Amino acid sequence: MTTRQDTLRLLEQQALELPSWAFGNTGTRFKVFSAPGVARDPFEKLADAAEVHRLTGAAPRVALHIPWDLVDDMGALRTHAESMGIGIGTINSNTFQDDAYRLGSLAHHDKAVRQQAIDHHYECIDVMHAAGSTDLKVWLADGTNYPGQDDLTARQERLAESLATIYARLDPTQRLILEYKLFEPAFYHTDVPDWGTSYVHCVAMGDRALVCLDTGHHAPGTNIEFIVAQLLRLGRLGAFDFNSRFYADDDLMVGAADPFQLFRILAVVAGADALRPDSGVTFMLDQCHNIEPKVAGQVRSVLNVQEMTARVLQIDRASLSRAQEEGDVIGANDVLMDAFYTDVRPALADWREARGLPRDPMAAHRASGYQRAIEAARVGGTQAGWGA
Ligand code: LRH
Ligand code: MN
Repeated sequence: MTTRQDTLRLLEQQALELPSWAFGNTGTRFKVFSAPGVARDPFEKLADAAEVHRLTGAAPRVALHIPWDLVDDMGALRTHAESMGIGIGTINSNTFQDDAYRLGSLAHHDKAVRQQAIDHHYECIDVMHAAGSTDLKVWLADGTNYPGQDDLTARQERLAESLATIYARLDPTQRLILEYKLFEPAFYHTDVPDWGTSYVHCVAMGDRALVCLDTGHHAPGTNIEFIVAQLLRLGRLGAFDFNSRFYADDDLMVGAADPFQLFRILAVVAGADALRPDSGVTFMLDQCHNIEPKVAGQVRSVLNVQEMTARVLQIDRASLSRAQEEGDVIGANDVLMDAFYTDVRPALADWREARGLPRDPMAAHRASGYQRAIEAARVGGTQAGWGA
């Protein structure tokens, strides 16, 4: 099947958001490895992100994490980003690293701890104003490890009250994106474990509260594209955190562990016409390059999403609908698999060249000497990381 050139135009609008923390040291409880040339501050993280956008043309924004990316002058950080042709996107809150949050944050039984967490979100909203961001993303580690440890219903009531308080502080241009996760770091129950719980809290907050779907946050075997279809149908899908996994929240490069899953998810997104930049869905990467070079890892990840989007755009929607209406089970599946097995890479290389981008951004990255240059320049200081 030849690559239909007309569909590639839709790719021009693709605007992924890169996670600033992917450019810092990350790891597991066993080890956080350091590596030569790793960014030491948010300014260097943005420089790395700008290099990914220079090579791919598809990653014009960077999501920040507070306090990891907090600087004295967030306006200066914004100007720095814009001077390199990128912008600051989603602001991620962090109520999972303070001792006060051992038993929870927005759902904690102690009102003072909940207020501390609410105040942190007020600080994030101030950062949004300074950085020109419209999305506040809330992921909560809140949960319990043992049955009986806390009252599950009372925690939901407290969580709803805290979220409503934060939502009320947003201005009309700002959204709250509530991310769910099945487990970890809590191992008995998590207060926002699934899409339904996030959805219920979002509806309770208001129209500008939407669900964030992190592809690594589901039980094995979950049909994620069904959740995507449902949230798009309900108009409550606010963002993706793209990554891939073999087992749990592995945060591997998107499309690396399960390319076909990424294809199926994007097929539902395209089918709902939600690839458009004004669809209200933020396409963010949320990954950790624990052992591989970080800039190259982000370039590869952006290309994985771009290539899979190009394959999804090959789906012959007319033939698919016809086969579905006729109950032609194998015929319908064939249409989808035909697109999945279409090698779009040669056409994509031509398309990039036509837009003044490198035909092969990975090869261009290697040839650029960027990695060697940052390894030589970034000597001394403290490399950025989660500080976990
Ligand atoms: C939690 C999560 C969340 C971020 C963090 C870096 O697992 O997916 O999106 O805050 O990773
Ligand atoms: Mn995430």
